[in-house]
Amino acid sequence: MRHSELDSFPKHFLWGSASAAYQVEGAYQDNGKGLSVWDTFVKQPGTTFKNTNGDVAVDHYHRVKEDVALMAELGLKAYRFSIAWSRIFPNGNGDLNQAGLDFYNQLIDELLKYSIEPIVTIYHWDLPQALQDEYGGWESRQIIEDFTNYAKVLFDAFSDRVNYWISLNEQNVFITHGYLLGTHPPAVHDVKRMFAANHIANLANASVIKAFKKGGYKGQIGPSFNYGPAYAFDSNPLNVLAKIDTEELMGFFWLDVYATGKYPRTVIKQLEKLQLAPVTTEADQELLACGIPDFIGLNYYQTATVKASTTDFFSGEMKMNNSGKKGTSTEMEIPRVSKFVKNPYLEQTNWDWTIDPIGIRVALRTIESRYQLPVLITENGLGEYDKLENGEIHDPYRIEYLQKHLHEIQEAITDGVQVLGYCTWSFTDLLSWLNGYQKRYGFVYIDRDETSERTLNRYKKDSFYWYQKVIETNGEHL
Ligand code: BGP
Repeated sequence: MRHSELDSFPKHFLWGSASAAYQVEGAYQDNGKGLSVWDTFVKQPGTTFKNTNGDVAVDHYHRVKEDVALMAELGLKAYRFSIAWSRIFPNGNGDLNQAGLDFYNQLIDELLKYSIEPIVTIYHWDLPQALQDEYGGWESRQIIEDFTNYAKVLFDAFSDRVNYWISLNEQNVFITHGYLLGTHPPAVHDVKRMFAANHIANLANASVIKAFKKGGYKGQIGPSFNYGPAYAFDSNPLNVLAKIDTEELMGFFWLDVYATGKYPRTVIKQLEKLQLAPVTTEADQELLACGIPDFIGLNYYQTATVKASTTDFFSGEMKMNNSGKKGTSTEMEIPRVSKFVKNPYLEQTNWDWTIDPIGIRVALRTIESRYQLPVLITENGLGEYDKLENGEIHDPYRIEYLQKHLHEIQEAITDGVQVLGYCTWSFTDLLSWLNGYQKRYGFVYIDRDETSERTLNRYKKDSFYWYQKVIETNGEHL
């Protein structure tokens, strides 16, 4: 609908920004930290852009005070970061590493010193390598217990000061890339194993939420999900059906489980026919029903546009654009479901990601109408090339991107969606998992690239000052 006037952003809106441990911390072997699957995966030549890794990343581990002081200067109300499981438990389970807890205690205290609300992600993809070696990581039900114990240690250590917890970050991404596309660790290409590992991740997620509620900790918890709504290419009824199939398979297959404890029946029925459905027991169903979150974390980057599929078979590998050369990705087709096509109304970034501000309103409205749960936007941002010139970075494209998305969020709030806050991706520039350091997202530029760590100095971009003003005026001045 078209509003004549927009509501203001809520009074205690969490104006934030986000990061993830592997992408910023570095110090990958300091103070007792164990290796994660990303520490080892990236060392295999050809897995990432120019073989980049997070050994040093942007050295946040050693520059916590400097980085948090910059957050305070910007005026952030919230900062979302993740905890590296292998800093707390170097082997994933067993002996606890106190130095790991100390590091995050220091970060949390530093944030609170400036009244910045910590939003803690328990798992952002960096599984301890030891658990991959011991029992195959997400493919074993043993991980449910280990993940829950690890989370309880965090709740006990930090919940006196932390009010917002993210259980899993983008289960849909780490599972499909890890077990189907083979582009994330453990680099498996097996659709049946993917659905099996995914079910175990669902159980682990529910188990942690259940433990949080049972433990009576204060605060709220929910998963962060990478949700990009799908549009039908046009009003051809076959394309409309393809849109429904795509959303159920790629979105509601996870969101329904989180919000209702149940898989969508249509997807499960097809998986059963194909003998791909995960083994599910009655006890599993009970556990999933206990894992309903307080909110849905939304990571929104783009929408998809689909036509009906005309093929029965996968036609070779899907090519992703990890180089930043526009137009180098190929369009995906899911046999018998849908073919992804370019949306003629929308532009794309240099990494071929569709730019669609209205899409975030569509995502928010869909979550509201399907689940009636509040939404915490835990990621949204633009990855682009930036240029440092005389200590300045002019990034009007990023300001325009964020401004337009915030406008649509305000529209959604006016529609009636409950939005708790907005975390941009990301605060500083950081390592993009597969795209190196040249794909920059931050308000703060970091002087480093793929070939050299250079000075690692921090520089404020124009978008830094723009977001400062937005927060100062509680979104009145977008
Ligand atoms: C999300 C991840 C983030 C971040 C972001 C940008 O899927 O949760 O960790 O990396 O995407 O993606 P990329 O780095 O591939 O551009």
